[in-house]
Amino acid sequence: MALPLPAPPPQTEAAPQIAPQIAPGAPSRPVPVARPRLPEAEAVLPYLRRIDEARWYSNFGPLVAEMEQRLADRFPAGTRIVTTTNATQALTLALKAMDLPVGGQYVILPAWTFVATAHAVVQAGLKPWFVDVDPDTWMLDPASVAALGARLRDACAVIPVAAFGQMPNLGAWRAFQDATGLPVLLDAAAAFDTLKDARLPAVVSLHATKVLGLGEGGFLATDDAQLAHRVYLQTNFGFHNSRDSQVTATNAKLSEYAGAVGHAALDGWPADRLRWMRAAQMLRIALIGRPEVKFQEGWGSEWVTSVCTVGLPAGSAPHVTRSLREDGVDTRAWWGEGCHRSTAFTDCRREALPVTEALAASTLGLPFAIDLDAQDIGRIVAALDRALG
Ligand code: T4K
Repeated sequence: MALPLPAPPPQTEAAPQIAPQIAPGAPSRPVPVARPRLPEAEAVLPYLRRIDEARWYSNFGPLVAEMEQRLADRFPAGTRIVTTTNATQALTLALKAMDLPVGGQYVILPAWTFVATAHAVVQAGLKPWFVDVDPDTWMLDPASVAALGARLRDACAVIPVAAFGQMPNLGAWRAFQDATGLPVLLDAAAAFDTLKDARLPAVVSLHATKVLGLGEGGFLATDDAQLAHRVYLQTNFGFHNSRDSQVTATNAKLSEYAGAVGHAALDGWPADRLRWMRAAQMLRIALIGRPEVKFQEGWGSEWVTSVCTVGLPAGSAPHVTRSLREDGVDTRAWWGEGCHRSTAFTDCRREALPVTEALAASTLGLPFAIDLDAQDIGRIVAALDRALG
């Protein structure tokens, strides 16, 4: 996103603090909030040559089939992978394929999520029901959802969201599913690195802005072969080995070109994961003197993700955003003011959402990239120093 170039610094110390504070001679280039880097052309070329030779371009060609196998190899044996054009489609089609119990039409989801989670619910013909998140993990807590008690009868499923890639307690969610009978579908859009368990169906995004990106793409991981088959049917007009459309469906297939990028990205993943980790650790170390800037637990030390969303002192996010912008440091409220605040969802059912409201005003996406360098980190730290005083 292009930011306006910062204006020159104020003439006098007494001047109102509306002009940017970039020191003379400092780089005027804004520090972008994200700089996705997908595999370079040379890395993709061998796979493109395979497409030329095979003359197979889409519809479950060899590259996508092999990519699905490589993704499945990251999970326990027996895990099925179904690729889709993006994670929003995978969530939608999974909900449609889950054989949800007749009765409640509501799907419980956190208000603290990206709008895609709620869009998928609506696209699947269901209704979002926003519930608040835990203040420490920023995620739905199975105990709080269970505490809805008899009202859970209105629901047909729950979608916990792996906040910015952090993995929720999957054991607790499996226990919740067993105890309540409510199916759980995990939105693990940003959790390519941390999702290792497919005993609950989970959806990962392969968007360009994620740690492993194809441009657009996503996949469902599940150990339920029948669910995987039903989602696959949903991606392919309901066809399987015949021209009969077995279920109402759509077209959400990945092309072989996306598969080519996927293979190159997977080839580079072990080294790229270390690069993400290195960038995160450099930023963490540079901000060590700022304990009021709080990172997600394990971020950059135990797991990686492509964004750096930090907690700030209560209510300070709008001020810090403005101040950083004046210093040419781009930021992003990746989940806006909370999903429930988007116009499309203002009429949706909700519980009290004080934690989500507080997070919207106290968290911020700082610039982050696989190749974030010392100079940009210096600018981020200096801008935060000025913003936080
Ligand atoms: N569930 C959750 C919890 C999610 O967070 C998401 C997606 C989904 C489900 C759905 O996944 P997908 O259906 O997308 O697979 C981004 C992503 O598009 C989206 O995948 C992501 N979450 C969401 C949180 O953010 P934008 O609209 O903020 O991206 P944009 O275009 O503003 O780009 C961000 C920054 O990156 C800008 O500074 C520009 C820069 N950029 C971006 C792209 C795409 C580049 O420099 N190069 C690029 O190629 O949505």
